[in-house]
Amino acid sequence: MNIQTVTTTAYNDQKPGTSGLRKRVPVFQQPHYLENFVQCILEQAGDIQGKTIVAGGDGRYHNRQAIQTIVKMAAAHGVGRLLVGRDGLLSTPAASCVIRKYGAAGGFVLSASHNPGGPDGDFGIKYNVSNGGPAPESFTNAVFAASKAIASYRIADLPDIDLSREGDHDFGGFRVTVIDPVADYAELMGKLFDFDRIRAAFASGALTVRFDAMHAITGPYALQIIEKTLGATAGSVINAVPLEDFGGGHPDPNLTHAPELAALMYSDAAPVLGAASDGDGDRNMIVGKNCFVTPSDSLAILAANAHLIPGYAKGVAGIARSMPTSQAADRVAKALGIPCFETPTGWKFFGNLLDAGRITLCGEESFGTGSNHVREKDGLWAVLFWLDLLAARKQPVADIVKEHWQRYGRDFYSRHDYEEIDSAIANQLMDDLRAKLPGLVGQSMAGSKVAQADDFAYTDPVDGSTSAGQGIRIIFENGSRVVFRLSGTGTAGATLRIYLERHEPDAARHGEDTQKALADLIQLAEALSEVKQRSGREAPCVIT
Ligand code: G16
Repeated sequence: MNIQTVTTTAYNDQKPGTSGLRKRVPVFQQPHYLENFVQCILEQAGDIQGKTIVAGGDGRYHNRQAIQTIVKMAAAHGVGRLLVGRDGLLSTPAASCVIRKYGAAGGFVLSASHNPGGPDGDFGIKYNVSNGGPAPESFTNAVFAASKAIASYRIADLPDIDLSREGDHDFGGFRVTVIDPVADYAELMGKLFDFDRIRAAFASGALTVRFDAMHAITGPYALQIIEKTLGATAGSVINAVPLEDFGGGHPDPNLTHAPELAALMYSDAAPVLGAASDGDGDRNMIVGKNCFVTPSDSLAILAANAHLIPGYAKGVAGIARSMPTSQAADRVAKALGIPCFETPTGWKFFGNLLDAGRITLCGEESFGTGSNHVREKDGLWAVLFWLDLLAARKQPVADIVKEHWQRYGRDFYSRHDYEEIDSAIANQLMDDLRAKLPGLVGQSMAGSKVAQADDFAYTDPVDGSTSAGQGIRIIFENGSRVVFRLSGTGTAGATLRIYLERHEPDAARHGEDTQKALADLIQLAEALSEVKQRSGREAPCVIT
């Protein structure tokens, strides 16, 4: 195998964000752009000589070309075996599953998640380490530092591999194995959930589902598991063929971006469960008939019902949620007598807690839920959990949610996003807010007194590493919160996220409209940040 050393010039914008490097496709298509980044990852990946590495992606535009580059560069760096999903496909949770199952040293995941795809859309790449989870900040910081100094990369002279057929391609000391992207993941799901119970519920007609794969990666997974294995009626999975541009859609599972599903779930024809997943299959949306379940509530409800699910019947060790996620899960943890950890935004922060056995379930307000079965959030897993729960409890989603609120109170929760604001304006807004924090404590506003106002910093309880500047919090004596953060996943300008939360113990008020219930906090957040004046926007671009 001939290995070339190619001279290159460093780019200065390869700083990984919340989840890997995400940029517009034309940025990745610049000469050596991808190769530089892959070289820096392979250099930081530790001892990979002769080891197994995994590669796959969500099938978006540029996935096919990028996989071929990764194959050649992995060969040049002494990797022994590369496991690649057929056609270069692997959902993010399936990649995590495969890394763990085959004891791989790590894996490349090609995705820009829920961001739109296509020639002018977004592309992304991240590296997951041997536990199957996203590389920690120490790793991504080292990759960024290396990317600013890189002068050459190594790549093998290999032909492009035919990734359409499963099997081995041997190149003397380097082997590429093309695997079925669905099989290992489907097998794992069968171990966690009571497939017989779900199958029986589908067969009797008591359980019905509509799963919107949004023309993204979960289509083949959902068809295999929900329709073929569990026997849901044909057509239960829609938009099931992954397309390079997601059919021109925005593969973000929320009521705005999955309008067909939303219309169905708020009609008389609604099935028992409506669900959707995103571009790379790690996010999920759960909706019952006339009942949208917030991701924060979903985490809490799964935790409160975990004893009904075979994979979790032995108990939940602890729960973790990202800081901006509502405190609904904390209430369940308290009732179960288990710890609840509050981490910065980003799935990577759950890894150590999961590895140490301190938590079993974790989740984020950004439509992410997961458990210790892999080290990524897992969209289809959440849907299967809900299906198993519905098969066990034999109640509509809305009743399960209502009963949960009756017991724990309702955490009214919403996120307001101001997208693509000029970065300088967004940073100034955050700086000015930060400067106001000390003066806020003790003041009465929005019907309560400010108990705490700070910029969230986290110390990992397992390895002691620290992460500062993780979001501005204003916490009230009555438990309400307003949080401000700049997104770490956007590819243009800055996105300001404002998270709003208020706990309502009174069941008589649980039916209130969320935005109305949060009106005081919304007004306060807008006044304090001056977001409308500064951004020139009259309203948030997206409300979830
Ligand atoms: C990624 C991360 C999540 C995070 C989300 C939003 O999700 O994996 O942990 O919550 O981004 O991050 P931000 O608020 O910084 O945009 P995904 O689904 O995009 O990979």
